[in-house]
Amino acid sequence: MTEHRPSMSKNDQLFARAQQTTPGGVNSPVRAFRSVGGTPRFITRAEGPYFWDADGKRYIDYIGSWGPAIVGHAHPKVIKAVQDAAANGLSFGAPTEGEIEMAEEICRLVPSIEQVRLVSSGTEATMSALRLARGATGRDKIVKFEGCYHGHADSLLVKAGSGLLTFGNPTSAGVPEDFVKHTLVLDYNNVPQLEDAFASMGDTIACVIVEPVAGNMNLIRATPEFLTRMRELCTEHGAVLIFDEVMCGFRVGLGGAQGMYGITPDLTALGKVIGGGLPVAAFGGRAELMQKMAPIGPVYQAGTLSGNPVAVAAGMTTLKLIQEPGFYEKLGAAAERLVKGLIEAAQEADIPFCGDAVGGMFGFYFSHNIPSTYGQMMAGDKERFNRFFHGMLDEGVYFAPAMFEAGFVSAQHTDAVIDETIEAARRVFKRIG
Ligand code: KE4
Repeated sequence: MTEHRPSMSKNDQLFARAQQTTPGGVNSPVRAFRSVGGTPRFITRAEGPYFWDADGKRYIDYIGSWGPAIVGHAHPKVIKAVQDAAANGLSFGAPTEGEIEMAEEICRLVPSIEQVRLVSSGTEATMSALRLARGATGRDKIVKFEGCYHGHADSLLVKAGSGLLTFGNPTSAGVPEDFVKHTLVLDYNNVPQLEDAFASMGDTIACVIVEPVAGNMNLIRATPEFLTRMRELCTEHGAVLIFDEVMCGFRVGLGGAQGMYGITPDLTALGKVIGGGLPVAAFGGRAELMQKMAPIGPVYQAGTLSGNPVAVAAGMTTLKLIQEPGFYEKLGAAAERLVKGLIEAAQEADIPFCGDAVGGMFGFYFSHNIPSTYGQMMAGDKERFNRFFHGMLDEGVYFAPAMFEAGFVSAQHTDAVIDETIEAARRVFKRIG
């Protein structure tokens, strides 16, 4: 009797094949579904709020490439800008006018940025900002916060040390202790701990780097007190304040989190939205800091594809589209509608569930209260999250495949799309109980 083996789906086949040549079958770990289990969906095309997998199944997409697809996938104006730019050649390794236009637009939209350097990833943006802060201050110590992710530069792959004010331990193999011995990891939203750190070592701290709206421990807002005190302490002790707005920049509002909170960092890292789906990121801030960058200053940083003309065309077109009247009101209303509907559906099924939305990003938590720290977020019901994730995937709704990720809506997530999502959630909440 031959065992009946359900035929492998195309996604299964592709996943098995991918793992032969690429670790985990993916080019970025979160895509591998290891936190939620199951087979990653291999996407063939995307349009508006949707994308389709290799088996032809359509999903309402709430990843949006982790933020870049804010105007919706394959927006005609973005695609045309890319096609037109590509027709003139893909990369020159020489300056172009488009890079000036992008730099001028970023400086105009983000007043704290007087000068900016374009790079190709958020990791490069934060890594370079850290190097600049250290080069400008001549200090080595940096402060980050548990649950914030700033890309995979060695000195940022750090978890909190054993004691509250002890230096970090690497979160990744291959990162020597020496590379993280200057990295202090504190608790997000913990003002007294930040004050203690500055009281004991403030004149040796080169910078503090923070996600002012955190999106890598699900969605967690910084309290205004936390950011205000952080700004005061950095000013008082001559430390550089770096806002990592790779995710929340142009996502929570046109002015980013710094515009929302009314706090001016010394340096800002940007990414995602400013590339519109192609590799553009940036770091920038006070001119007297940026003037220390090579080739005019002593802090080195470089990149073959930095300011790539095709990527800049996608980014510039996206930056123009998000400035259309009412863009953020509509985007915020969509995220709010989604979170409100999910909460109501969970309540009907008597499931502990809450949610939050800031501009076009949202989070939901299988717990009674919205978390304000990494530990509170991790205390959520992971098993229930995973059952919900797969239930929604079966219903054709693609949320982030991990409890510690945030979600994103686009300008194309209309009321009808949101309401379809909520109806699906109503069915799934009943099923998972
Ligand atoms: P990239 O190097 O992935 O372009 O950016 C790193 C980065 C820096 N800062 C913040 C606040 C970020 O959110 C990121 C990257 N975000 C993740 C989402 N959790 C990207 C998804 C992935 O790693 O595949």
